[in-house]
Amino acid sequence: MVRFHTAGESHGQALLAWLSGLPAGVPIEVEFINRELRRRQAGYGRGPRMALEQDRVEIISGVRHGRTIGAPIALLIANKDWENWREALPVEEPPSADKQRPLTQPRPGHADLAGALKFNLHDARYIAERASGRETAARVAAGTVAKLFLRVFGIEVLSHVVAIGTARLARAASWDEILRACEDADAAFRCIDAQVEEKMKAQVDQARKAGDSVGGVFEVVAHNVPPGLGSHAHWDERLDGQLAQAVMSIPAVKAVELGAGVLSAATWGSQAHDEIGYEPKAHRFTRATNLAGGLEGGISNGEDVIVRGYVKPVATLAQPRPSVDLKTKASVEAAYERADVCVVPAAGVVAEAMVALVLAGAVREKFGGDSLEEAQRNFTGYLEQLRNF
Ligand code: EPS
Repeated sequence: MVRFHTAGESHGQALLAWLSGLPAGVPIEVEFINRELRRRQAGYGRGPRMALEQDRVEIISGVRHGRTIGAPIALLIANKDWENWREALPVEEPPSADKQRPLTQPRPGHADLAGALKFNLHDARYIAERASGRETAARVAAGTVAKLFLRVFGIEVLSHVVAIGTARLARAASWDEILRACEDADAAFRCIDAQVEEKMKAQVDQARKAGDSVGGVFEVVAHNVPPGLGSHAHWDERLDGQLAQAVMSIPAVKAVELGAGVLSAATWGSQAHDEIGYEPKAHRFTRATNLAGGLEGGISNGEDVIVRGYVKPVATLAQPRPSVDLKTKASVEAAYERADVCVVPAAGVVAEAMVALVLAGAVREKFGGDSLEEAQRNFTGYLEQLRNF
């Protein structure tokens, strides 16, 4: 029900997002969207481009008088850098080729070569422009609208960084700790442990000094998710599968983990599952642990939904790796242009947006409604059903 697309290139005029499927009546705060865009731009390890751009959203359609009207929502984020690229990347045929900035030395790990081969282009610039991490700004704009919808149902989605290179948080984070780590929109890593954060910084500094880059792991937590979203009945209705695909689609993410998925593959069944209890006063089932990451059988079980993304180091290196020129086929060094050294904190914010979009779709599927009031009525009725179960 909830569908979204993005358009736009890194150095084109603007990024666009198109989102549809939300009911009428969802309160939309433009400043909240801008804050989320700011969070994506922040983080330790970002490159010079982020000093140039101050992403702000313009809502073109689908919102009037502060609320959704049930129509498609179009969002626009202007690229300030467009002014510097107008002559290199005009929409029209360029008057002369000398203003163009061809990229013919593909970077290992970037989409450059695979994309050039696929589209039969001998200038990987066209590929790099769209494969760029900049596209994720549009995802965050759309995902923040999804967050505003989820907020009506008490569901919140945040993230923190759990590893940068070899610097690693060795314990689970509580929701309150994550909330605190996210208070500052400009936080370096949104890491819940100050000592680990210092080690994370050192990893980024070491990479920058060496002309290298560094990856890591973020963790997204969706709090207050009711049980019963998603379904075990069909492969494509499983919420775990939908979340994994959404997070895996973020540039540079190479692995996705739900709950303690990786660890549990190396343990016993008696230790891998969350014991079930019951609180009669609250009329609800409880769990002693949350190793399942809030998902069993592809259905949310009422615990926090926990998704981790494993991010590879950025492919653009100041000390480039060996490559081959697309035109001459001669051995060369891969292209280097200004770049980020570490994008793990940013990727975490993007993953929050992707998780929010998937959960918004699951909430729409379960509770329906063309107006927010109708959806809320259905939601309240369902909560009553759970209490009386
Ligand atoms: C990117 C290279 C850098 C990053 C960019 C992703 O941009 P530029 O080539 O303009 O220096 O800053 O990310 C963003 C612009 C962003 O908003 O996240 C790349 O090659 O993928």
